[in-house]
Amino acid sequence: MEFDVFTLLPEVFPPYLESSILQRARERGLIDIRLHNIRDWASDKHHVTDDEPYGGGGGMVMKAGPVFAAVESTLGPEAGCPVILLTPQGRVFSQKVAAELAAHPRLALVCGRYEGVDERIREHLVTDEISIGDYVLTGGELPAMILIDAVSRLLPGVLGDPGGAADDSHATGLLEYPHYTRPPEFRGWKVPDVLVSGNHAKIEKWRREQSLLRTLKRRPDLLANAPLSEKDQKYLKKLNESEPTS
Ligand code: 4FD
Repeated sequence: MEFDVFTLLPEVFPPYLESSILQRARERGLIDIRLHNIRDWASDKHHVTDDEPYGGGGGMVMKAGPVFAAVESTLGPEAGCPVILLTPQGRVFSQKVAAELAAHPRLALVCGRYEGVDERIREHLVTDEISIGDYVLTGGELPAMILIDAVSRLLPGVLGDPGGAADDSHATGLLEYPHYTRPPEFRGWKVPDVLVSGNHAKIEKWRREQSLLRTLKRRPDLLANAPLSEKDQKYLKKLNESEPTS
């Protein structure tokens, strides 16, 4: 997967991208992340990338010219890849959106700064607008890194074991079951017996039930869209009867 990132702050990316799993994926050639400084495409001698809004009001607006020049000259006329603007006005990012984007061989990510971007960037350059959640940041750089991280870990070979992302919270439509590792007892708190029993059928059943219980308690909204078996539904019904709501 190739990522082309267009930003006024390219220097904020390497410290994160060079650490751990993403760096290993880059070294193995599974992902390529190319950073492009929008300022390099500003046409005036001071390399200005922002300007005052027409109609007045506070703040500055990111100019269309440098962003169009950066994206068009980097991608060429027929790249045909998604050009994604990270913005609070976009469709909300999720595991499902990450999976959809992971199917593309190349993604262009445009990071806005200032109070917003010239509307013509949205209308005539960008093909998709994504928000990582309902809050406002000083720029699209952190959202872009989050998108790169979430998409990259879905690509074959990026996580160590095959099927590594399959059990994730949200991949299954449910929250994940509790995890434990050594020691078997820590400050008197024991690992549940079933996990050390070696009975794999029982372990699987326990994990599924814990996922369902957790999702019901913390994110009941997720249950409406989760693929639930007959058995799952029976278990949830039993939970509802033993402790209505709470
Ligand atoms: N919630 C997000 C993305 C960007 C951002 C910006 C237009 C503001 C939050 C374009 C307006 C970019 C998000 C920069 N804040 N701020 O994903």
